[in-house]
Amino acid sequence: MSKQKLSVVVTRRLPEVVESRMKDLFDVELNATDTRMTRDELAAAMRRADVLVPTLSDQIDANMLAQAGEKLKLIANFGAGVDHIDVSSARQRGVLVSNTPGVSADDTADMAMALILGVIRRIPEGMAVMQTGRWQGWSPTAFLGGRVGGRRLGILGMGRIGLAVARRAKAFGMQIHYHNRKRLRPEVEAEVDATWWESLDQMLARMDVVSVNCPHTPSTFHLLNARRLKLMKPTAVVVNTSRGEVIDENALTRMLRAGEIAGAGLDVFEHGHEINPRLRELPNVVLVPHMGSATVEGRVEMGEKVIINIKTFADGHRPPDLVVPGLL
Ligand code: 8YV
Repeated sequence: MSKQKLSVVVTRRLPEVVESRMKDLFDVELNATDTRMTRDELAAAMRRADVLVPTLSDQIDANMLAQAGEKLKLIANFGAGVDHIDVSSARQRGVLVSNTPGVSADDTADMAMALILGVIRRIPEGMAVMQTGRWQGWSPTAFLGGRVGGRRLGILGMGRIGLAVARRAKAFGMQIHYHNRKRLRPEVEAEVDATWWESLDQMLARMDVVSVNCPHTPSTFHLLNARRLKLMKPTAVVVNTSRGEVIDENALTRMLRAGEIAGAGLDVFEHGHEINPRLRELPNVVLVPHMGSATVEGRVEMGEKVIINIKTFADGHRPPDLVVPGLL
């Protein structure tokens, strides 16, 4: 397949520099409005594209793949997480899927730290007082948060992002613990002074802060369910920069309201942008709209990775970031 002839459909606006590079390389169709495509629009796009560049806002399930045309050969996802794509169905239809691992690890880890600090040091409460002009001046007893240094941080999912969180948290004086199917190599474990817990339940019961950094897969859906959330100390804080579905959001909300968990920092939500309204009313939460990877640099690097995947495929090779079904 010659690269000039490859028709690439991009479902959302991307940074200008990425779009213009794509235009130089491929026969590219951009979404001028940056609105999320409807299912019909997405299905139509999948019929006319050789390569589709979706984002996490496009649900590419088996049904959607069944509507794709014979042309579609590659889904080059703009993003690392592919839980919105049925990778096995794609593979069965001969459609490859690639993603953009790694480029957002540091940015997402920065956001995890921002959420940890924001919750424990009560930054949103302080901001609200300033923005509403209610600050009466300094007091030795006002806005007392906790000291971050010395707290036990339990990282759930020790991939690239989890490790980037560990490195940062260690620099803040936190004690690093983690639960992961695979244990880190001894030298990496030593670098961040990390303690591995085979049992997630046992780790949860002993942590002051839990950071969710595992992908959303059928086996991690509601991994933090009501039973496991109840194992956590009432003084503990949970932050999530991974996928909302890993936590039972209703159970978490109930427990935050009841004071059974001290606070939460959430960048992602179980039902996308439809957030449990009760979460918004709580003073002990920091909520941000999926901003973990939202840096100018990160988005451009994400786009560059997408381009490399498409270009490698167009040149007749296996895309470097091919997602293999069942490996996540
Ligand atoms: C991206 C993300 O913004 O890379 C991921 O998996 O969750 C992000 O933060 C998003 O995926 C873009 O599609």
